[in-house]
Amino acid sequence: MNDAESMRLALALAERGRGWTAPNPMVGAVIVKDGAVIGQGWHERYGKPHAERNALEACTADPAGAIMYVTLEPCCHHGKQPPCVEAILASGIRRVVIGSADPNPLVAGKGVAILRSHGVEVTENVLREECDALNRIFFHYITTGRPFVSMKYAMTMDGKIAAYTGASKWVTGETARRHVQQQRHRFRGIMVGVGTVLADDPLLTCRMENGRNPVRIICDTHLRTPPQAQVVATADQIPTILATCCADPERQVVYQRAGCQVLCLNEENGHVDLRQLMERLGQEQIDSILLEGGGTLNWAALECGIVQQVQAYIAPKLLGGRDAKTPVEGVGVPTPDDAFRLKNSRMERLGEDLLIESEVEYP
Ligand code: AOF
Ligand code: ZN
Repeated sequence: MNDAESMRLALALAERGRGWTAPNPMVGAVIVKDGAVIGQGWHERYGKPHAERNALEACTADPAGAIMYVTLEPCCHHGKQPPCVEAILASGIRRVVIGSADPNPLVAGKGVAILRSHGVEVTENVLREECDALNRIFFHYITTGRPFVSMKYAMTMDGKIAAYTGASKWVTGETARRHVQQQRHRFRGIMVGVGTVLADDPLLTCRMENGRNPVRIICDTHLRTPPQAQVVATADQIPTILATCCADPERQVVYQRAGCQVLCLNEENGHVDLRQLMERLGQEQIDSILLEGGGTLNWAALECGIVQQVQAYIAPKLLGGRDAKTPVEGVGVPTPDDAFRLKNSRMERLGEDLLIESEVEYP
């Protein structure tokens, strides 16, 4: 196996942690000696041992003189786990091959420097793009302290998310809807506006087998969520956060008694200050949010610059209707020149439907 092949194996191992490591990264490690894999490991869960130590632990032969392939620069700090560079040096590994650099200010090149200063040969940037793509959420969160937000919606080819009656079940087919459930597992939070709660009374849970439920975040400026709504009724089992501008403790307590967390925020353009909300959610260790908002919330989120990615599921259907809802509403921009621009688009076929995933490019 060459360097790239071994790193590809490490990437596949890292992937197994998806959904369980937040707000920490997904990391995989492979140890190769005399051309054979003697150890494999990945970061399995937040707070648990790092990939490097798991791979060393799993070695079926003495790792002295071996090569370690790891998707992220090894850490050198004492966090929930001891520094991986110490374990690597103690093991006698002679060469370390790295995919991504670690932008965590506690590491940021120091891991590599320590290994080199102890005579370990280090090769960086092997499959760098793939390794970086794997941890886009972690990189955003560790450098900004705010969650990575993905605006997700399902629409028809004429750009409607529901028929003129408001009926939206279903725009996309089963395969696409299953894909959305996987996203709910991968993202730490799911955010909607109170309009969606009033219209659909959704549960916003992850219905994937062995999946993890995201924290539910409702943007509710005037606290209009019905106390009997499903998100409130189940708040004692699945965390629910109400983000509001209503500072009345008597109205808040109704939700708090049911187990909801109420975040009282500033008002901005008639809705909760979404930037302030992102700061607060970041402090709560929420590193990623799937924004399943309606058109009003989506527009507000775009306008204040909190959206990093758009995931558009597109069904080969036409609904028509002047008043049928579209994914992004609000006032809109005056000319095409003023458009929000997206880059690095990727397309995937999901049954009859398409998924287009793009990054938002803020000027
Ligand atoms: C992980 N898993 O496999 C690697 C990580 O608090 P700690 O000790 O778990 O440290 C977390 C930091 O360690 C994380 O932000 C990242 O910079 C580095 N590497 N973290 O959770 C791993 N290799
Ligand atoms: Zn580590």
